Amino acid sequence: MNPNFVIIGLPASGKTTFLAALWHLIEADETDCRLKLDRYEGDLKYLNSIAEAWRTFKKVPRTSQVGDIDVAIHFVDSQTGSKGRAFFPDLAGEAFDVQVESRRCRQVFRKNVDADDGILLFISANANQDGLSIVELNSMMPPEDSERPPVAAEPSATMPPVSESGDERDPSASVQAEWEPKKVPVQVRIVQILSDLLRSPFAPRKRQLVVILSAWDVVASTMQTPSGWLAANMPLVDQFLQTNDDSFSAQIYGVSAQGVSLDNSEAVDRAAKLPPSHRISIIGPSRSGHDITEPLAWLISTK
Ligand SMILES: Nc1nc2c(ncn2[C@@H]2O[C@H](COP(=O)(O)OP(=O)(O)O)[C@@H](O)[C@H]2O)c(=O)[nH]1
Ligand SMILES: [Mg+2]
Repeated sequence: MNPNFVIIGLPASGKTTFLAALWHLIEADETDCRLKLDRYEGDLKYLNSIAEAWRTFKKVPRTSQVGDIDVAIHFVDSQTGSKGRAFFPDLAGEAFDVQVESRRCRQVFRKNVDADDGILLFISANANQDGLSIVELNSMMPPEDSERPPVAAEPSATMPPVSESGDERDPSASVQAEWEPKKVPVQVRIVQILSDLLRSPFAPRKRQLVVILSAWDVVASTMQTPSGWLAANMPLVDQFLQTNDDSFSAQIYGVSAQGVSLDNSEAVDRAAKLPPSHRISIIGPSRSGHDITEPLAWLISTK
């Protein structure tokens, strides 16, 4: 049977934009592209509509607006003749939030993951970093003494604490908002999704994993390598992958599927002068270019 790849990633991690650019790339034949389209399963109208939005610098539609859509693209490797299938489940991505928060996933996702021969995990390089290190957090905390209310001989339950200036504090300010699963930081969510794959209901085994750092144009000027960016900005994910190298064999790519930020009109005007495929860029472990079928070709080649 041909290898089967599953695409995963939190909402807004760049999955639909990648699919739109990929669909344009394999249809347009404007640039060298290692994988060719064999056939597809799913809604052609939807694929064409996201590719059209992508070509005209419009935001691809949020899947929550159009309902759950599963798409599968079958590829053939132009160099080796090998074939593979990439399954994009529930492009809304909310499914992955539900998996983290409610500990549930869809049957079709479980079935595809059990049959998978590789995973593409999307992480946006353009997200606000939600993780502070202990050192950074400590430097933002007030000195310990100013935290404590003045010591009273007989503490009174009815008296609000009084600050050093003598002002009464708002008693509600000291009430911490209750923790809930949706407050889990992005890094922790990603590690949760990956570590879920190591246990039931998923069959544990070694998996090939491609990490796509999307919106790479936003961080490209820092000259970091994709793996360097991951280690610096998502150390928990990076350490998880290093520690679990007997469960995941990972390759990390920086991908700009859109090429530019859509709200930067100058950059959009400049990009509009290029053939659409030339807006796409990918930086891989060994080379860079426009061909975003490369990571899928790597997955096929490891089979
Ligand atoms: N600058 C930039 N933004 C991108 C790129 N790819 C996606 N985005 C933006 O990231 C956001 C989420 O993308 P989307 O593909 O809808 O993510 P999904 O929810 O995982 O399908 C959107 O606002 C996109 O415009 C890129 O290559 N560069
Ligand atoms: Mg989407």
